[in-house]
Amino acid sequence: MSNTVVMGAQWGDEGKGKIVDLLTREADLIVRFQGGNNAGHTLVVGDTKCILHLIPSGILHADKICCIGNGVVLDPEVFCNELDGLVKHGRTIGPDHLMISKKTHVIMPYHKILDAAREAHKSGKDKIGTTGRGIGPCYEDKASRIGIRAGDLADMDLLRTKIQKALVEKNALFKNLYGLEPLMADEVLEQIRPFAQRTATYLGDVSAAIQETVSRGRSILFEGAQGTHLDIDHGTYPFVTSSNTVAGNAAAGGGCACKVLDRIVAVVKAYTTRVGSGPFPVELDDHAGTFLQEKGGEFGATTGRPRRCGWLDLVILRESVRLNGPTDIALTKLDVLGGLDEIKLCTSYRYDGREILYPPQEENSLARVEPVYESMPGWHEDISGCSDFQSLPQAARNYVLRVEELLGVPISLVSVGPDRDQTIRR
Ligand code: 2SA
Ligand code: GDP
Ligand code: MG
Repeated sequence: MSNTVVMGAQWGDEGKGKIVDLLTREADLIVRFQGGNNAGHTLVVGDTKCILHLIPSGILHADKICCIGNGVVLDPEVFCNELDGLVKHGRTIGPDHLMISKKTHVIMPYHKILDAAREAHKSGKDKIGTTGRGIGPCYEDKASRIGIRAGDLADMDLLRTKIQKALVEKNALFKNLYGLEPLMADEVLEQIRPFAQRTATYLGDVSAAIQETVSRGRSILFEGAQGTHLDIDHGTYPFVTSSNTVAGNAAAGGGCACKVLDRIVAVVKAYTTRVGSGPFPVELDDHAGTFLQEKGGEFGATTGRPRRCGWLDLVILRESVRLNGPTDIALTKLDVLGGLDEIKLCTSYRYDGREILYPPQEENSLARVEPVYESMPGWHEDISGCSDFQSLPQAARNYVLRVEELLGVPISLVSVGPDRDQTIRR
């Protein structure tokens, strides 16, 4: 028995969905612990591609139970649509296979309006580039103690009262700051009622489910979303998401003790991408950047926005190791690097005349660092069919070994394609 956290070590889209789907085979319970439908986790099984935004990536396994923990923010309409979408993947999901914590906060229509209005009113360089899904405003209401929780969806009278309270401030903002029409509580209630009622049938006690799974000696997989450098505290603030994405939040956001977490798998993409605004020291605007974007298919799995691309940044990864304490690394998309004569690794930054190994901590200081690169020879072979480490070209093996050496963490999985089976275990 081992309980595993899978988290992103960069700016999201490292391939967590694939790794969660893969490791789910060894787990009984899968728990999402933060974020919401800003996430886009892609799973590929044979000819079928499935993108999940809210429901845990373990859901394609019929014999597993999936949970949405208290640390998540849930949009009931998106939840219902995602359930319906799973039917075409042969999965009809009932409450015996999927449970939502009663403490999970609910994304309301006014959160989405506020998210969009704020972004629209920011000038170019100040825009965060959010996914527009209402994530930030929902977490704000949670912290302001006026949030609506999934447990409230079972009681329409309570829901109406809480919507009325929340709208007092929201309507003032809409009217006075953004020139928008105020919302009526009853209209909001009617808009979400069908989704709320259906969502309420999935409510449960996720903490108890975790505890019971542990006491029966079974395994749990905690599924992270976004990435360490989008963490609300540790990321490139203010260009971050609104939750803690680091592994430690699996306990608080899932609803269990820290000692439950045995193994931490950091998912690292073999190069770096970022979607949305914010500093990105290794960003490439040359043919290598275009090559990575095109070969890697680097477009947002939720919004379709092109992802910015760059070489692997070991400086931000060192900080990810410090913050998450991974037991091992899953290195993904190594196949995408094939076809380049030269591959670069950013091993340190130059900052204020000094060479540094960890990112400076002042706000926006990442915008002022200069990456220092080491160069390695590339390879031209197609490695997407390789199933063991020794069958990789020497240059690809050297790249993996160098990353392992620089980070001091074993790379236990090397992913060479989107399919479950395109994975090398070491
Ligand atoms: P938000 O919507 O408030 O969480 O946005 C705040 C910042 O967090 C970034 N963010 C993401 N970055 C990478 N991937 C994410 N998921 C989707 C994907 C993104 C997409 O899987 O591709 O489709 O665009 C994700 N979610 C949030 C966001 O870009 C902002 O910088
Ligand atoms: P997540 O948000 O971390 O789950 O990642 P996304 O699903 O947003 O983006 C990762 C993309 O890369 C998806 O389209 C995956 O199917 C794909 N992918 C995952 N691993 C590999 C890999 O090893 N090679 C290639 N070529 N694609 C991969
Ligand atoms: Mg994604």
